[in-house]
Amino acid sequence: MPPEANDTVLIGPFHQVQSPARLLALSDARGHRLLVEAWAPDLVRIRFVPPGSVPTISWALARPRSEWPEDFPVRVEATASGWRLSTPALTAEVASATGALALRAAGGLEPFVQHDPECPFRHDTSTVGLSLRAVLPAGAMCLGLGEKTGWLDRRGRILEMWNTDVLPHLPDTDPLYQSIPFVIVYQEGRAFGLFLHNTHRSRFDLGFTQPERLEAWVGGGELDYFILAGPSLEHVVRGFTDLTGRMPLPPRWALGYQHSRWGLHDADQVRELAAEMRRRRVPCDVIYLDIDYMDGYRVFTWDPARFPDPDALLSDLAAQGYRVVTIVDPGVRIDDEYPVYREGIAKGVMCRKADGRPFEGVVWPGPTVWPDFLRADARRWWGSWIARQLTRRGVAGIWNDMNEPASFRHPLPTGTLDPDVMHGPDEEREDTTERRELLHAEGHNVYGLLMSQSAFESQLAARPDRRPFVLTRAGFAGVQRYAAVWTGDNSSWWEHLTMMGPELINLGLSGVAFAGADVGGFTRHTSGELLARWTWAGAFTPFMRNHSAIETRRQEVWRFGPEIEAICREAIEWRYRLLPYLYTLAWESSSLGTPIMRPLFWDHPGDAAAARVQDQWMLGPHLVVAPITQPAATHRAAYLPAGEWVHLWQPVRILGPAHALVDAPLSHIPVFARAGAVVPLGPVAQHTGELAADARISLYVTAPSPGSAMSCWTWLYEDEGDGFGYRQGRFSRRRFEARWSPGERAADLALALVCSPREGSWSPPRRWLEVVIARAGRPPASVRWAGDAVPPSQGPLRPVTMGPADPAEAASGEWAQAPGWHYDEALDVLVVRFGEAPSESALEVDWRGAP
Ligand code: MIG
Repeated sequence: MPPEANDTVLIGPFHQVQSPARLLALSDARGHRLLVEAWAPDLVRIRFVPPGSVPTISWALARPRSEWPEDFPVRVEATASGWRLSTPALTAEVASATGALALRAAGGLEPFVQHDPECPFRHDTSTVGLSLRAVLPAGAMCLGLGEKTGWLDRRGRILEMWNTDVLPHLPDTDPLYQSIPFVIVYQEGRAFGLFLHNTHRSRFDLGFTQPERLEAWVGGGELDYFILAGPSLEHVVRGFTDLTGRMPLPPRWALGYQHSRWGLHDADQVRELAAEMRRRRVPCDVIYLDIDYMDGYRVFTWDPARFPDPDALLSDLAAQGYRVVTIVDPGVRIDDEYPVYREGIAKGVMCRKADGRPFEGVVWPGPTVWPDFLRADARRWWGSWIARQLTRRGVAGIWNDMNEPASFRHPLPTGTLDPDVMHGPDEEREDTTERRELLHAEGHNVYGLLMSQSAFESQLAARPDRRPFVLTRAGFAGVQRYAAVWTGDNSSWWEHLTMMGPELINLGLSGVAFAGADVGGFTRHTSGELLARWTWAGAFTPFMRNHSAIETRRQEVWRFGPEIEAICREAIEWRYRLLPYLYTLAWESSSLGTPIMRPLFWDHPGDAAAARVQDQWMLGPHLVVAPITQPAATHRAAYLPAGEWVHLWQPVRILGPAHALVDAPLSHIPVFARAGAVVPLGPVAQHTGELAADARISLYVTAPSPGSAMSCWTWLYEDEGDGFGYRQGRFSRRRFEARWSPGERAADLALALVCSPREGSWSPPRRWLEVVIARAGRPPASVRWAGDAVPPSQGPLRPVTMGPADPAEAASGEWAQAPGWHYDEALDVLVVRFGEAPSESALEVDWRGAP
């Protein structure tokens, strides 16, 4: 097929040009270049470069090309129809006529990526766009693509990458605040990824125009993209986070429950909220201050009348165990009396028009200018204000809003800086060719990313012994290196509770593991029922914050009467019970990029039914969450993949793969645990500060059915919960492997729980370990720890998770007097406590021969 429009430039045929080893460099007669380079055996970078274009500034990438190992062979050779580049994992064939690529796994016959052989690249001069076309196999799903509305599979849509402040979010609203131009094509367990490494406005046509074609378009620069060969989904996500970076280990408090409200008018209202939360025993770690705290919305100020003594407010809240996170907006009020403005102008660090004068717009404070976060000096300057006015005063984290950047001067949803605003140069770019000026059209999508970098680095500099915390609305690929992400201005609609699942799952697959939605909904009025369902669902997402807009109904969990309050409290208490598991998942994500919240098929790649499920997710490897997303529901259908699953709160056991109808009273949403697997849980605390000395752990296991043979392991990662000692080895990591075996009788079962030796030099302040085995149906015949018999305990043992945090008891390490076990028949729970040993040892529980 020839090019379709007159304004499309002819491309090809290509010839090879002199190129360094390992790189296939081609050119055509009109000066288009095509560069194919292997960065790793399973990672290829392809650049289609029109004459005169400039390379992408690699802000998205975690490290420069020079830091990638080259310890693998790459072969480049000519073929009858073009060239072949091969690594141990893949071969890329390039057709000389058009430049079309076909990528195969080493030894594979079928290509997993096939560019449109007739017209792989388009160079469109009328829109200054470049596009890439590839074949989208029938039946494949399109996942990732960052923060988008809609369902899990993005196929059939056109999605745009241009950070935008928009509300409300309708089912097809696009784009939103974040741009992560990364798509995963997934089919029956086989995945590959395509990352468009270009910061301009871009667009993905995912089989909309032609059902079996993927087209990616960029509005400027080069068509620069990486292909991640997979073959598994896990492989692709790991590769993408190797390329763009991983979330740093967050402070543990950032995994606790957080509360926010736009419109808390003054410090007294904040104090009342804080006191009420404690009085009602609703656990909470973080209180947010929205724009209300500022003086006339001037960033880095405190309103002298309404927030007269920020230091006292911060220290009083700290005394009650709260961390405070303050909003920071990038728009700086034009006001000669205002030092932030004066200094920003004097230092020349604000965004400017081509004539050099600062670009002026309008946001909350009125007429504003914006710092140019694309410059290192501007990031540092901004960071000095964060440090002075916020961090050094005791503010625990920075909440970056409006950083698309949003401007009110243009009508929403497109209001931002003018396309000809100038940014840069960023003197911190390692590659000196990247230290250049650029237009807003190119810099727009990374503004929020670099604002977050500023907030992250300034906290680190001001308080080097604490982990920074940043929450951001806008971002680009790689944002996870600096910030957690919330999904912006959702509404208190059931539809948005539904959408939270696919949105957060796809963010996780796009590298952003630490993400959450406004629990309860931001705009519009929530209801008690919606809040209850949302609070439960939110407890099982990576980042949990209740936030709502000014002039909407207040949505603290006690605003809807005692029943809703009790239901929400229990959900939040579960959030705290889950902390050891969540913290371990955060560690796993920080080391491997693994999403905390995963699609059902993550661990079940061959399961076609799991791939169809949009309204459930897995929290880590062992919990299936089936939220209730409709009013008045009392039941829902749930899908459980292969394995045996036990309902956390009901006597229900399901042997997957199966669709099941499950009961869902308002009190709880359905959550299933993998039978036989260890889920590390902890005590309920009012805030994580209470846990500082309380390292009690309850290794919670639901027994598989009698007669089962299976084994399954779990990490437990622990450390001080903040600071960087873990980088020097001050952590504790153990693997708990549960091996279940059947006996002679059908009713028999035996467990060997093997605790791997402790890795890391940190010892948790505890002497005892607790294992809770639920649903075994009867007391065991024998319990042995490290070969010695564990006797039945003198009195009943209450599981750690059933009592409150008890710092005194926990600090003394004396929450058990002697090894022992106790079986509670009413709860059908066996509790075993024994002295924890740092070396490898096994707990053996045997029901064989028991009555
Ligand atoms: O134009 O600071 O998404 O979370 O409460 C609205 C007020 C500005 C938008 C954020 C929202 C925040 C609100 N902000």
